Amino acid sequence: MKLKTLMMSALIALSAPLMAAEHTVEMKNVGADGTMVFEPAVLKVAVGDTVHFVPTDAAHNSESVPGLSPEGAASWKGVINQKVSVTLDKEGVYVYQCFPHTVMAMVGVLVAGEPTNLDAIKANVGPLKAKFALNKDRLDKYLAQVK
Ligand SMILES: [Cu+2]
Repeated sequence: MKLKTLMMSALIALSAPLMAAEHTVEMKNVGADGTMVFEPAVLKVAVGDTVHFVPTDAAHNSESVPGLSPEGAASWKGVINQKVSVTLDKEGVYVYQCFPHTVMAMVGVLVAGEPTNLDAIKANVGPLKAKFALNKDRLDKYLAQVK
């Protein structure tokens, strides 16, 4: 039984890169969380998965926020009104923003695998939150959903 479990684990580990999934996050003027939102705003994926940010409405982009990604993770900066795709190779929590709407707290959270860096993220969100004029508690609500 134990050996079989081990072998299954090994098989799953070996096949994981082949099963990398793809996810879509919409960039919207209005969504369940209010105006100027990413949807879903909090998304849990597996390490190695790809997330596509699609411009459902106009005038949005998605870009990583310096200091709010796992150690060694690549940054990204989407062009306004264009789809941008990001493959999450490092485990942990990523906070990203829509640059034109940072002031409205148009931000989102990705979790690849386990949220191993959640404490560091929470300790470093101050400068980003200081830019919010509206929806000031939005990012805290999102981070509270991360388990
Ligand atoms: Cu936006």
